[in-house]
Amino acid sequence: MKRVSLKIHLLVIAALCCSIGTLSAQKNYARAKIKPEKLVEINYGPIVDPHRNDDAMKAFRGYGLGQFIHWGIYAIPGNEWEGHLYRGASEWIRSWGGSSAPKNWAYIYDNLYKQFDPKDFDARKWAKQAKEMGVKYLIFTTKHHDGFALWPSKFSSYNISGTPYKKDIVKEVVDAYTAEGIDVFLYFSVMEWSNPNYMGKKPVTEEEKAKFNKFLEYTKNQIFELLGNYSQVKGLWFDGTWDASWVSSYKYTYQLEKDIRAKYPRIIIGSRFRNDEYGKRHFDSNEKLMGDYEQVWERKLPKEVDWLDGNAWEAVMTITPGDWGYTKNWENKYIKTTNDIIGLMMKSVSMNGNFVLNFGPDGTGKMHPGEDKIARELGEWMAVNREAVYGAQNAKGFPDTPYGYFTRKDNNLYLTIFNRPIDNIVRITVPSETKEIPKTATLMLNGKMLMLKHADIGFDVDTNSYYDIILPDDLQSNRPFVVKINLMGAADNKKKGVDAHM
Ligand code: FHN
Repeated sequence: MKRVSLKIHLLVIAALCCSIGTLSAQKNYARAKIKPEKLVEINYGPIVDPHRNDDAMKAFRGYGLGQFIHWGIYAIPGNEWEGHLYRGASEWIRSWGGSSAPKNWAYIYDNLYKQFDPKDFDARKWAKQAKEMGVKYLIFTTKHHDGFALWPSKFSSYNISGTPYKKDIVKEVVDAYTAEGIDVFLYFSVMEWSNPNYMGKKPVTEEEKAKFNKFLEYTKNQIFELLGNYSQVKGLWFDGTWDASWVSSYKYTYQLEKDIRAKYPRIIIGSRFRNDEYGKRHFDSNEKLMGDYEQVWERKLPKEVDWLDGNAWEAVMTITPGDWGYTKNWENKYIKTTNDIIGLMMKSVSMNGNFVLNFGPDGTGKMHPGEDKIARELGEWMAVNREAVYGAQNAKGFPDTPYGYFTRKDNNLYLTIFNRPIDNIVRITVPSETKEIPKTATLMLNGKMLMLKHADIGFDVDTNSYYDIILPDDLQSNRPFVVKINLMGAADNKKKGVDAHM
């Protein structure tokens, strides 16, 4: 690609990343600081230390790249049915209503399981593709909001054993990904549209309370069934926990989390599982994290690392604008490019987060061709640059750079460059309080050492030092590329020269 068009292309990516960052700023997800006198007594708040640092959480903080897979009955229609197009998120298609919906749609949907027989499903093929893509963990939908269980649950007849396929898909996926060394988290939707005991509203009458209590027990039974059946799993990813029925059950959910953690102390549970007695979700009424990590970041990223307060977090992201389940037709939708995805991933890792990319296989078990393409291209990039991702954290002390994103691991700084400077001079700002300076610079694309020189510009009242890294004129890349900067200690990093007299 000619450098001019490359530059335009890279600028578009940077604009997309900034716009996503800016978008989240519009809603301002920064945590408010609660004044001591404003703190309230909370009896059903967090159960775990938000900075839990056992091996399981250390591994979580270092994953860098994850894969989400949304798969279930909704993959059969793939966002359309007999020429009718569903306008919502494809995994919500059971809730399709109004004039655009096929006649008796919910009845049709609730009988689709009778034809679920994914002939092309091969969990080992999925796991191999994920491994080659560079994925370190998987979040897999065991049951979405439609209530269909992809495992032979003893607590619901609406499950995989009632389909022509019959076999335990959750087991196949957990075994295949674990065999590839990829940690597995099980997605579990609390909300269950097809369950007669489920209700969205807060149960009020004795009859409603009796029904919903049955639903709560059923939910507990399925959760422990999953944890008992698939002991390899590292975490539970709860969803659909926003309805008033679940929110009002805060005493039950508090005890349920205590019971889960008592039996499975290493399990990782994010902030989406439950709320405190005031209904506050993700963070309790004193702004304390309600789980092991922040699960707020869905299709959006924090604007800056300080928003995270040192909490572990992940951003989960769709390839289309908003579909998690299989969508047949990608026409007229913005499909994130591989460069977009690399940008979102490196922005997440630069702020101590993981980036989780969603795949929605079709009703036969095949990934969308567009997903295969991204998996291949992302894997090629990760094969060269994974060192800048795995176990990398925020480059504290080094100011944000206009060229892309810094990540850091031990005494190496990684600069992933999206905006290539027109003169090939990459200028690194080193604040004087940073007791480290660049020692060497290497282009990870080919392992070649780059020229590195101190550029003490001597601005007035400027306490920074500057180091220039010279990119080769003949460097051609249609992907962001990484410069690895080895740092060395510098007792005195003060700039030379004097300030102006005015
Ligand atoms: O309603 C679900 C949606 O279908 C999808 O599963 C996402 C994935 O994070 N979670 C909910 C929307 O926030």
